[in-house]
Amino acid sequence: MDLNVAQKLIEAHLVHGRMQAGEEIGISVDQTLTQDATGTLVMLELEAMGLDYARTKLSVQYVDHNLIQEDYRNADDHLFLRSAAQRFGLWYSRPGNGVSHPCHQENFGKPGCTLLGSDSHTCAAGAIGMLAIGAGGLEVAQAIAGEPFFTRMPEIWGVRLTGSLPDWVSAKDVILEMLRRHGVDGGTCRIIEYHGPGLDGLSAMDRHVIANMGAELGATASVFPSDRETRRFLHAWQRESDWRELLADPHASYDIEEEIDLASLEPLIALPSSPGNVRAVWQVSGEPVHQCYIGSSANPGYRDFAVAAAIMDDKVVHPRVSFDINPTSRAQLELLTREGCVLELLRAGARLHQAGCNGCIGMGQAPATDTFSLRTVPRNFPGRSGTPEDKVCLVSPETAAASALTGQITDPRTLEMTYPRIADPDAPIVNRALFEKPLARGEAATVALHKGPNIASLPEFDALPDAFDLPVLLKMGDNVSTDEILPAGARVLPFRSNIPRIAEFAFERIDDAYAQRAHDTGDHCVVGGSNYGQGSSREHAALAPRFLGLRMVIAKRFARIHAQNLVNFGVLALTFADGGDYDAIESGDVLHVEDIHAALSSGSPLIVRIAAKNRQIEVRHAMTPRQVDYLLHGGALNWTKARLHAA
Ligand code: MIC
Repeated sequence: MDLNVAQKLIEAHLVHGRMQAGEEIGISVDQTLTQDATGTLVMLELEAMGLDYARTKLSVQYVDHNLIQEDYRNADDHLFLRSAAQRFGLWYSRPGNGVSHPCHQENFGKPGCTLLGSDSHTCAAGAIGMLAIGAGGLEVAQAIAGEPFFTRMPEIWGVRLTGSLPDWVSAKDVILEMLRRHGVDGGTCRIIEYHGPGLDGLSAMDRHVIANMGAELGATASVFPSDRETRRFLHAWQRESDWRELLADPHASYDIEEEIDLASLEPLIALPSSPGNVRAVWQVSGEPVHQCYIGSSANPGYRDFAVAAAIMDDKVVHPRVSFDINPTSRAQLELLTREGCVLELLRAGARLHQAGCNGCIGMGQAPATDTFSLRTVPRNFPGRSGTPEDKVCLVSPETAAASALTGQITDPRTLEMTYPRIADPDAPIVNRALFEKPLARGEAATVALHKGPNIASLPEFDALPDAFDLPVLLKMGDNVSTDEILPAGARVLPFRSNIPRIAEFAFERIDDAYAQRAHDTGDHCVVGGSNYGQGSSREHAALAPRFLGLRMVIAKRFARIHAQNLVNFGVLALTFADGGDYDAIESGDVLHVEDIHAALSSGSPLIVRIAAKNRQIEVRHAMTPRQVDYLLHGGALNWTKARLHAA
C-alpha cells in the first residue's frame, strides 16, 4: 500500500496498536527535547523515577525561556539543569545559545526520526521530515527512560501546496492562512502533512515557520517530506550524513485533502487575542502601532531578520515604535553580524536582545497598555506578553518591519521599494561551542544534582477516590489557554520548579481569587468550554491546580496536550455527553459523582448529580485503558513508580 510521509514515520516507530485513526498507538522515541521552563520538572521527574541514564538515541536540555536573572531563581535553575543533564546523560545547551526549536533543527534533527519535546512547538522539527510531537513533561521523562509515547492515531491531513509566494508574502502568511481557514482547533487529532510542487520555493526554515505553528491549530504534528532542500539545509549545517530521503509514495492518499495556491496569498495578521483571529493586513491598516518585534521560534531563520534589515534600508523606525529584535540563536546572531544585518537594524533604531524566547512568553518587552504590538511570535493569548490589556498581533517579518517604519499597521506591499528577496547564505556560521556533550555513563553516575533553595521536590498525590462531592470553583468559556490557567512571564516563570509557590498564580488571569478559594475549599472541580487548555504544553497548568485540590474538569472539548497532562497528574478530565448541559452548571454548584472506578474501567458514562437543583448530567471520558490506569493510581508518576517497584 502506498503511504504518505506521516504514515511512514509512524509505521517505522510503531510498537503498539494499529494505524487506524482514533485507536491508541505507541511509538518509540528516538530523540527528546526539553527546555528550561518545562525541563526542571522533567528532571525532577527523572529523579523521582530513579532513572540511571537516558535510554533515547539523543536527548537535549535547552535553556531558552527563563533568561532574565532578576534574582537567584532562574540562575539556580540553570545550574540544576546543567547538573541534571550531566547526571542523566543529556546534551546541555547553555543560556544564550538560542531557542530550542531552530537550534534542534540545525544541530540535531534527523529526517526519519521521532522527537518528543516538552514544548508545544516541538512540531517545528517536522520541517525536516521528523515526526516531532509536543507533550507534557512526564511523557518526555518517560521517553527519556525508554518508554514509548502513546497517543490516539491521528487523521492525516494532506495540504497540497501549489504555485509560489508573491513578493511581500512569506511562510508566516501560509500558516496564518491555515489558521484563517480552520481556527485554533482545526488540527485537533490530526497530523498536517504538506506536499506538492509549492514546496520547491520553501526553504527548510520557511517550512519550520509553518510546522511550528501547527501547535496553534491544535495539531498533533506537522510533517514535511525530506527532500533536496532538506539535504541542502543539512549540508549547510555540516550534517549531510544525517540526511535521508523521505517522500510520500506516488499514490499515497490522505484522510483529509486540501490545497493552497501560494500565489493567491496576501499578507495576513492575527488580531488580538487569538492566533485564529486572522484578517488581511489591508483590512486593518492605518491603526497606530507602538511595538514591532522580530524573532521567536515561529520566525527564527536568517531570512526573517535579514528581510527586516533590508526593508530598513538606511531609514529610521517611526518615533512611536519600539523595534525589538530577538535573535533566535547565537549562530544566527553571528551570521547576521557577518552579513551586516545587525548594523542595518541597529542604525534603524532596533533594540537588540539576547538570543532566546524573551518577550514571546512575557520575559521582558511587555508592550504599553492597550497599544498594538505586531510580533512574529506564534501566539497572542490575552495577557501573555506581560501586559494585562495587551493588543498583540501575529504577522510576518515583512509586515512587522513595514509597520515599524510607518508607525501604523501597514501592508508591506504598499512600501515604495522592490521586494528584497533573501536567500540563505551558502555557509551559515556553525558554532557548537555552547553545546555540552553528555557525560559517559560511569562519570554521569557520580554527578550530584545541584538544587538551589527555589527547587522544591514534587508533591505526592493520592489515588483517585471512587466518589466525591466537588464544588465548582470556576466556570469558563471556550478556548481557554494554558497561559490563562497558569501564566508565564517574568513574574511567574521563576517559580516553575516550585509547585507550591507557582500554584498561587493558578487561573489568575481569569479569577485572581481562585487560588485562595481553592486553598480554603480543598477538593474541587472547574468547568470549561470547547478546546479547553489550548496552547502551551506546560504541565504546571495541570499540576498547580491539582496541588490546590483540583480533582475534576468537565469541558465541552479538551486540547490534546492539556487533557493528557490532567490525566498524568490524576485529574479526571470529562466531557459533556450533551454540550447543552454546559448551561446547567454554575460556579458554586456542588457536583456529586460516584462509582467512578467502575465507569472509567468499563468506558460507560458517569452521572453527575447537582442535588440542590435536583438535576443530573451525563458526562463521558475519552481515555484509553492506559490513561484510566494512570488516573486510578493518582497520576502517571505514581503509576511509573509502582511499575518500577514491581519490576
Ligand atoms: C509557549 O510558547 O507557550 C511555551 C512557553 O514555549 C510553552 C512551554 C512552556 O510553557 O514552558 C509551549 O509552547 O509549550
